Amino acid sequence: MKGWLRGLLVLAMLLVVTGARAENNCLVIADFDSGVKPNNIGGDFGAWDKDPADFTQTCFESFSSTQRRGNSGFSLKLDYDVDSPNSAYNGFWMKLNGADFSKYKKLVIWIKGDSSKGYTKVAKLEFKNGKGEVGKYYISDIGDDWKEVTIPFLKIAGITDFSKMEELVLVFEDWRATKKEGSIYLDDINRVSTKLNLASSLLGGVNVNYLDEFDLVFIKVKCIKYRVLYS
Ligand SMILES: [Ca+2]
Ligand SMILES: [Ca+2]
Repeated sequence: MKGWLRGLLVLAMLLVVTGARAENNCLVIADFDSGVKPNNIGGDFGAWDKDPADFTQTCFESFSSTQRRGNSGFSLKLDYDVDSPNSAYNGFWMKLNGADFSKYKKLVIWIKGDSSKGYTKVAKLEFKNGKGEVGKYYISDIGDDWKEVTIPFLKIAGITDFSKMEELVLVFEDWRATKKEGSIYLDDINRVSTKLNLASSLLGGVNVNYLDEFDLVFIKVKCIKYRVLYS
């Protein structure tokens, strides 16, 4: 058998045997579809204010059946107001009950503004873990339509350990909000890993849970090497 043909066969066998394909492994944290608390992993949630005694700054949560993702259930609606003579910030908190994020690569949140009431295009997300660490991530370009916000855990500055996550907090800040009073909807908060069905031995013992699209390129390069080796 010619060398290049044998190389191609080896490559084909590797792909067949290992079933090299990526699939999204997704775990739902909150879809709000029950219309009641808690979230899908048993965590409580609600709106919060920096100063509950200051009635010029408020945030209220409710469930919306008209603005939601999908054909049934609810989204979460936040009516916020950080227009105050005092320093103002408020938002939404959600308990994660010590959930292990370490085997996942990113968090996905769907978010949109209320076109009739108006809304800020920018909001801050905070992540808190069991060690007391706080990570921050800014969501920008919020619009009239549902937007999928994908937050790779690698980009959350401040968190070194994702194995025990305690809380997720959305913050409307008066100094950063592009509109100080308005309404925002949230839906389908998920943990996502791009998981590959590959024999980890092929990759020298790499934990396949941590692979993503970039790793696929690496695998292709590795397969091409096999082909070169056998041709
Ligand atoms: Ca929903
Ligand atoms: Ca106000």
